[in-house]
Amino acid sequence: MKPAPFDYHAPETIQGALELLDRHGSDARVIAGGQSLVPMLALRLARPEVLVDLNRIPELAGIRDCGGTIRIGAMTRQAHALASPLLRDRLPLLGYGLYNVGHPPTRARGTIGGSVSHADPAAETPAVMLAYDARMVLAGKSGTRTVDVADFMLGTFETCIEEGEILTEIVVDVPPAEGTAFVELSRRKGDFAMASAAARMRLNEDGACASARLVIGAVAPVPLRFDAVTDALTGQVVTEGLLREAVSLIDLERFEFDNPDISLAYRRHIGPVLARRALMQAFERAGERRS
Ligand SMILES: Cc1cc2nc3c(=O)[nH]c(=O)nc-3n(C[C@@H](O)[C@H](O)[C@H](O)COP(=O)(O)OP(=O)(O)OC[C@H]3O[C@@H](n4cnc5c(N)ncnc54)[C@H](O)[C@@H]3O)c2cc1C
Repeated sequence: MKPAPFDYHAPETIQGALELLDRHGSDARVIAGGQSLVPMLALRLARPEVLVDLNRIPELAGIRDCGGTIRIGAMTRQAHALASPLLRDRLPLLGYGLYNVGHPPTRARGTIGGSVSHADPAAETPAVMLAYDARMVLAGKSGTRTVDVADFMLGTFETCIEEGEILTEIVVDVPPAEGTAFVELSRRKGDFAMASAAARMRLNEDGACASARLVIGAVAPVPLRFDAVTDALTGQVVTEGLLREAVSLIDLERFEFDNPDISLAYRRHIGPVLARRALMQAFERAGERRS
């Protein structure tokens, strides 16, 4: 199928993009890597009258090391982020997650900002950003605002981006040395996750868990953080048995999630299994980083 006709604009500045969005209101849609939007246009699931292409705006792309924080431009390609030595060293969980996003050709075009803005419940990048407590910078006609990732993601394909706004960058605080892991189950490599788990863990001097973070994706409309699980680990020496006990606190029953392909019961079953594996890997990697 072919997309419905649309006007196309490729501004070269953020200001230019915002003016176009302001002029065209709800008729306009931005396009980033096009890896989700182009198929939606072709299937006519999206029918914007105006497309505002962000690809010619250099200030939207790139990764900046700002000391205690790293700022990732929304138009940074997934492949670029995956290859970045800075991110590999300082925010390795992002690379572990991105490795599971689609395939090399989709990652060559797909952007970090497009992935979080698209807000697919099974997408890896939003789960990683939640695990890092990232902040989203949104630009609009009347200025910029910064939103915590937990408030940014509202539901399936739904974020707090308002009409006329674009996501310009993502800000992540660089954590102290820790172990991280991203584990997912999908039918084939590159397919969307049936369920996924992102984990971070820091150890104290005597090898016990000093702090941890756990996010499970693809089991609810938005990725979910499980602080009760990580609270149960904090201060403890991590063992297989302790992890089993901790993940038994995960209750996925109260989250509804429609997906005709994979039953919710199965997702609810594998979510805690993946969580345990991710936490164990994060623990082992935390130990390697200390030695
Ligand atoms: C074969 C295939 C397999 C895939 N597998 C996976 C997978 O396993 N996991 C996964 O997470 N994704 C997967 N994807 C989708 C991923 O490749 C996309 O890159 C991602 O979902 C969207 O990023 P994009 O830059 O391509 O955005 P686009 O497709 O250009 O845009 C997506 C949406 O976000 C909006 N948007 C984009 N950028 C901004 C911005 N800066 N500000 C405001 N709104 C914005 C657009 O208006 C649109 O609504 C797959 C895609 C394909 C084709």
